[in-house]
Amino acid sequence: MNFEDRLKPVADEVDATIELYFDKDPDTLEDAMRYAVLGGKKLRAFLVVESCALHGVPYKEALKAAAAIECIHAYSLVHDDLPCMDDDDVRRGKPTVHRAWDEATAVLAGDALQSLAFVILGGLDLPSDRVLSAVIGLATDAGKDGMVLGQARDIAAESANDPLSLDAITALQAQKTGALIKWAATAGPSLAGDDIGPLEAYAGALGLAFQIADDILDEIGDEAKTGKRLHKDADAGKATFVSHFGLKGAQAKARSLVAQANDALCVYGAQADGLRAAANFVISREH
Ligand code: GRG
Repeated sequence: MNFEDRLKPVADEVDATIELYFDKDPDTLEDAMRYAVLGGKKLRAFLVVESCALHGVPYKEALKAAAAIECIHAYSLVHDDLPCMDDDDVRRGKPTVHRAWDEATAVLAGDALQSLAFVILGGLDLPSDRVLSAVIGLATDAGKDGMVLGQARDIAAESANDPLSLDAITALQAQKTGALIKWAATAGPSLAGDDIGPLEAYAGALGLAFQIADDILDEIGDEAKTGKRLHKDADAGKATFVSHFGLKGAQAKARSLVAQANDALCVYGAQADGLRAAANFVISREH
């Protein structure tokens, strides 16, 4: 089965789970939140669902954890698209939230999506110590030591005199993109109180491969397929994995990271085939 056919039912169920937290008669804020969070590939949600299945976390609770990470991810995209950050007009093939509404609505929709993530995650019907550590873990990975820190460093790099070294880009991306991917892929063992080691290793390699693939798409992707503006990095003269390795080198590096990610899954045998398919998809995707 093609991976996107495998992703779609999970994406639909996660969207249906998120819908449960909205009023039947939504106002402008809720409209903007729903617009931002529903749709998209839901790759992070898929990682949560698969990792929960590997560790016996009930599917209904896995869907809620998946909904929570997608709310955080959607908030980050809404804020990243704002004029004070990446200033984008199109996301997922549609006008960005501040274009469809206005900047204040986009800021507030992002804020409220972030809060909603913790409402959903805090309500998991699992032992309370595990729920608490999942909440603290997500807040940490999304915040000042994770995604937000990576974003702050990325913005600072734009006005720095020297381009970032490869090590600095790798560290920055591990925070900006990698931290949420790590939380998603380790959600299962974390919620089950099991060892997160193998999935943490998988996620480390996968997160980096994901970012390299994103840099490659920025260079050679098709705007109609990605549904967002491309060539931003090259236009801004930004140091990326492609500028460091060259296009072919970046493609080879991404392939080797996916092999490394998949090797980390050997303890799970064939049960982890969904996660292997996700890793292969990350470097072959066109959007
Ligand atoms: C604004 C606090 C704050 C953080 C923003 C992740 C991020 C940090 C910004 C997004 C910038 C960006 C495009 C990074 C590349 C990696 C990435 C997150 C791509 C989008 O994720 P996909 O491809 O998107 O999973 P969909 O639309 O499928 O959900």
